[in-house]
Amino acid sequence: MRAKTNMAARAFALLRHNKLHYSLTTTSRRMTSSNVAPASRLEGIDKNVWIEFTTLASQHNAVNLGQGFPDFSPPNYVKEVLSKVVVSGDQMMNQYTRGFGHPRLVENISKLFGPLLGVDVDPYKEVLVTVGAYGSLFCSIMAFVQPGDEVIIIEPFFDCYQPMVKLAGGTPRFIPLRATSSGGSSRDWKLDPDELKLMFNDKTKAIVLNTPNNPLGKVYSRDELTMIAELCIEHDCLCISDEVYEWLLYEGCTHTRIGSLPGMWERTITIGSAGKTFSVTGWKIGWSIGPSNLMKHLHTVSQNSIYNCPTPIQEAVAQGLEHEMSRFGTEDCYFKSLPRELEVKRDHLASILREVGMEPILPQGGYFILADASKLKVDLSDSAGSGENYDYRLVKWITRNKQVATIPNSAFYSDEHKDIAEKYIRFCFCKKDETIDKMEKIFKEWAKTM
Ligand code: IK2
Repeated sequence: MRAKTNMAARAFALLRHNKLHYSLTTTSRRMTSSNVAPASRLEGIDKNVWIEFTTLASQHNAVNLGQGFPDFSPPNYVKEVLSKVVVSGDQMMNQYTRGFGHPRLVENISKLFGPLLGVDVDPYKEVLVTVGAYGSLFCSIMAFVQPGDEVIIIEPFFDCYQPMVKLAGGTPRFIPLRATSSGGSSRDWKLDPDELKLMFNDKTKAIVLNTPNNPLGKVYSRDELTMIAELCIEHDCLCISDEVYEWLLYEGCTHTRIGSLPGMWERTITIGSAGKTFSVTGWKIGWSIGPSNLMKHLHTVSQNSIYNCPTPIQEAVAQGLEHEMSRFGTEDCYFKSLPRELEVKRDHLASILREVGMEPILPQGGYFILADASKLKVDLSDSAGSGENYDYRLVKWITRNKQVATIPNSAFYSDEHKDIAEKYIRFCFCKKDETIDKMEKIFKEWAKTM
């Protein structure tokens, strides 16, 4: 008994000593600071709109119409599949799977997208599964862009395109969509063909396309895509086509995959996201599809960076795709039922925005609405000297004072074109009715005081 007490005392003393030692080392670590310089490629890309505005939203416990994630449940079967996979008797479901994509998933991606792209997609050579669509964008850009290369980015653009091109050493060249007629629908926003032609030169390595577009909701027509395709072919350049909102289409719009146009399969990487497809953004599974001679370079980036993605989540996404393929084209298919529900939310949110003095641009696709908020009567004199654009200051003001979180549109524009952007703010409508109702109540009360 006595020996046991001594042992315990010695162990406790040792623990205390180690704890003391640990706290001394951490203290001394804090007392010195190193001058290790970051790589120069990080210069100018340290700020991130999601980090800044998600933090602000949570600090103010705001009704969140900011970041693009559904606050409603994904289909029950999708959640059940994942939980079953993890506890299934197949021990390999909890271990590493094939590096470039779990076999059942790449096979289903090839089965679904092959016919949509009009080619036989080799699941093992022409598909890469990544950590979200972000991972696919990263692998595509890193695989092809190098110093001296230019990449055409159409504005508004999903914010990570620009820093990724810079990280790769390339130069982004921006061209904005411009409002024709009233600009009240995303279909009124168009590329000027002559302006686009002038963007291409012998340094152009790639163009990044996003249809349906975030944040504008523009769904490019076949004619618009044909015009872009012809320039890609003429200048022998790559098209990185971000199609994460491919199923979210309104007003009977159809989604054309640029990779399915004549001469484009050979030069297009088509990118999708399970997060957006099944309303499970936290699962972070995405994919790229393209011809094997291009995809092998994405494989190289992937095998030397992330190597592989979580097995159970890939298995669940694979089963989800199987299920939706078995009812593809029917009204029950989630690819049809989700946009049907979202279109009602879109229209509801647009009418609220009009009632409180904003002018929405009605999106044809995706799950965001841009609204012209320049006529709101808000005293922003406090932030006048901040050097920030109007939309940044307005969004911060609304989050702090009205507890509703949104996203400033100029985050999706280059410095040279922020003036086109700053009168708009972005609202996300893939939210429960209850969330949109809360926002409605706050904005209507506020409107009475303006
Ligand atoms: N591409 C686009 C166009 C996206 O919108 C996203 C996700 N964006 O969502 C956040 C927001 O805009 O509020 C991605 C790629 C990345 O998709 P994933 O989540 O699959 O990495």
